[in-house]
Amino acid sequence: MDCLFCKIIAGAIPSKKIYEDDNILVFHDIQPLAAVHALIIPKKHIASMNEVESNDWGLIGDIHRVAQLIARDLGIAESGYRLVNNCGKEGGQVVYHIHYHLLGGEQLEPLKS
Ligand code: IU
Repeated sequence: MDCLFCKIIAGAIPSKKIYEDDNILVFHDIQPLAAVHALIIPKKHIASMNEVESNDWGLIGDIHRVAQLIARDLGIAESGYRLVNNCGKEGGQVVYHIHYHLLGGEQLEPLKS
């Protein structure tokens, strides 16, 4: 198992867990880029957005459902937050297990100024 996030899912690498169900894990990013920085990942290994298959879209939708839930639980729903997927090299993806960054808890900069 080469995938870092698969190791986190398996418990082989520790993480600060926020939420878990049968299909999804949420944990605090190890190098937070905002006051709140959670990573939402499917337990199924999908390398990136490019590898999402037709039967995975329900799972991707569920990640959004969990993002909404976690934003509420972490108290950032009303103030606002950003949900980001980086895909591929030029998208800034470093870990090739699809994940969504949930960022908030402070005023975020525009994506491009
Ligand atoms: P990216 O979208 O692939 O660039 O994001 C990967 C994220 O995974 C990045 O924000 C890292 O700080 C984070 N991360 C982590 O939370 N735990 C780890 O052990 C490693 C990376 I390596």
